[in-house]
Amino acid sequence: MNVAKKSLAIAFAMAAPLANQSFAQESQRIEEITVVGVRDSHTVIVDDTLVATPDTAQLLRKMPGANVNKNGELTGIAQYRGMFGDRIRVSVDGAQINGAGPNAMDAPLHYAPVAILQSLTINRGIVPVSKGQETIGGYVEAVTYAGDFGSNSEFKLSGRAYAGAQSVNSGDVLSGFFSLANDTHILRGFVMQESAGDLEFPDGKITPSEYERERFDLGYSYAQGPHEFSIDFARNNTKDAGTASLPMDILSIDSDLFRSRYTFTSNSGVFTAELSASDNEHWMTNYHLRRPPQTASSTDDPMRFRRNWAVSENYGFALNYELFADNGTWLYGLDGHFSEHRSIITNPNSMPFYISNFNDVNRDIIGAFVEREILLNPRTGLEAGLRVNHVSMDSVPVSANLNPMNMMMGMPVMMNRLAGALSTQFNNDNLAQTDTNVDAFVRLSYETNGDATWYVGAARKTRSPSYQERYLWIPLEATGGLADGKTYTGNPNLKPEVAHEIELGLDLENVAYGIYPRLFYKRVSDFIQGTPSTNMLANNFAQMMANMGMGMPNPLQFSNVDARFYGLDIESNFTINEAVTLRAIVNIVRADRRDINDNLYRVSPDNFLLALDYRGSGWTGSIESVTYADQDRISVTNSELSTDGYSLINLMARSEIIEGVEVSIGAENLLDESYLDHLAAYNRAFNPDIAARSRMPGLGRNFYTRVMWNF
Ligand SMILES: [Cu+2]
Repeated sequence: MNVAKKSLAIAFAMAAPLANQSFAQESQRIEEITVVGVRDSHTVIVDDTLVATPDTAQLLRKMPGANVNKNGELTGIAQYRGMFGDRIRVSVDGAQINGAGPNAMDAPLHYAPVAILQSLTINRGIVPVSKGQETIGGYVEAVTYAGDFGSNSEFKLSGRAYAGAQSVNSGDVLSGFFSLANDTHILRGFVMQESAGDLEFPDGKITPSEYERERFDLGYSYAQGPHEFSIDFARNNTKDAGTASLPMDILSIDSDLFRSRYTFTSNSGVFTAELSASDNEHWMTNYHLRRPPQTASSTDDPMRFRRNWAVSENYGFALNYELFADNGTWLYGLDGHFSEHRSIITNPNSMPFYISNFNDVNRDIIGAFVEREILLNPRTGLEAGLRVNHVSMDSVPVSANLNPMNMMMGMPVMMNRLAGALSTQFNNDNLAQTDTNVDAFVRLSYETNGDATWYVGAARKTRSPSYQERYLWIPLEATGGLADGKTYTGNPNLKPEVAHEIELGLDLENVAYGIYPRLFYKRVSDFIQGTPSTNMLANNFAQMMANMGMGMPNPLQFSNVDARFYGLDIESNFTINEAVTLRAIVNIVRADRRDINDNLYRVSPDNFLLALDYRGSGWTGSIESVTYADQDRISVTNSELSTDGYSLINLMARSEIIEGVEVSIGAENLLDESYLDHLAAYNRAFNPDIAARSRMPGLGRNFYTRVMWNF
């Protein structure tokens, strides 16, 4: 079903490059005639949506229930209904990519830049178990350009040149996609170069926020009768990129990505096999883009320079068989994902200094599932599924040398002693851990006589701890991008999170309008959250670090607590006349602890998007207002600061000036509103315009343009 939906969306995008979102919605409606079910996903097709940003994660802001935790211009972490990071399963062309950065500088969507992106889809609400191994918080799917097969045996060259520029950081992007294809073969390639300076906000600049990135892709697809096969390689080279919300900036992220897929379609079903791998190497520092650490006399402090080398390797496979059955389908699957991480912190001014931050940590999951989709009667559709995951994790023993000069007394001696004690404590712990996790879901849809389809769903979802949550042994901020300014330690003995969720919804739709509200309640046992550390070694170490001007005292330790998430999101569109459509999205989420009286950290403020889309002859335009409420439901545990509400106006227009060439222009934050972005955390780099550890500002007015030439 998914495949059909996807190819239909692609067909629309190709046939009508000027079609706006309502066309994509139309195509989904066509799909819905064949099955009783609610609209359970929301897709943004990049050709039809104008965005200035290089970061695909920013597109989530346009989608119901979704948002982005922004730690840098290329470092957007997906958030959905209050959960984020590793709780959201992100698929990039089917592959799961665990980035090299222990602070998620290369969060998964880093590997699907906007310039090569074809579409971004979020699953609304309860995610079927077939979508991924761990989907406790949601599912996001990025699909990149792959080209199309031709209609006969003659080879044809086609492609797309894409250029963009924006004013807020003098950023530009240049990319080209080409494909040489006939009815059996597609050979494709893609190149991209993008760079920008520092961002402007109404009261100054965000430093450092510059970036530079290159990307190269090469792929091949083959189709013959019932067989379809594809293989793709990509190389990502991210160079200098500022991440002012984190303690360091990106020096490089060099990644090799591989993926391959085979499908066999018969009268009885569809068999799919997928393989993927990635090898990611990353360097970051606290001195090459931001002002280096300073001594009391305001000169560089060579002893506090830090450089971090981090690598990750991922291997994944998935085997699925979709069997056509009476009134629906059976879907059987077996999948595996194997990742390994290593991270070492050094000081370029003192080579013997090192902290083996994560030492060959492994996180391996093997999963199996069965799913059933069935039409119970002409008006009632049912989907249900069961998945079992076996998770095994381990770490090699760790060590550190914090006394590089071999001093006999003083601070380095004491810190080195504490680090030694912490590593011994860690190395003697139960580092090898296994979890067996069971997920299940059921969704029931009922179509009434009128325009309404009612929906109710329930699910149990699990997630084993991340490698940081289990194996961070010395108080550091390597937390998968939490960016709360706190140092953390992990706990190898953490239990997996278990969520129970119910969701109620309604699709109300006819020629004049479509309204899609969803109400949800999710109760999480053993939710993993930092709580005040009771480990005296860790606490003393953090205190000493703080005395030296590095990090904060009072570290947190990842612990199992109880939490809940609930709220409402609504997606809607109203046809005003042939040319004008009104779009509105409402997002409300609450997230708090059940074991103590506190809110959860970094949860999206309530927000409301209202847009008018105009389709004229030869051009389209939109005016958009985005309103965020105050967020004063903040986490005391994470020392979170509240933010005030704000409203922004965005404009965009596009036109096909000559056949195949489309020019778009837009303005974001047209009124140059000054505001704080609750999800962009705090400033951690020296900046004359933003106080240290104060909230990050939202971006100032941004004019941007995009030119696409499809040939
Ligand atoms: Cu990093």
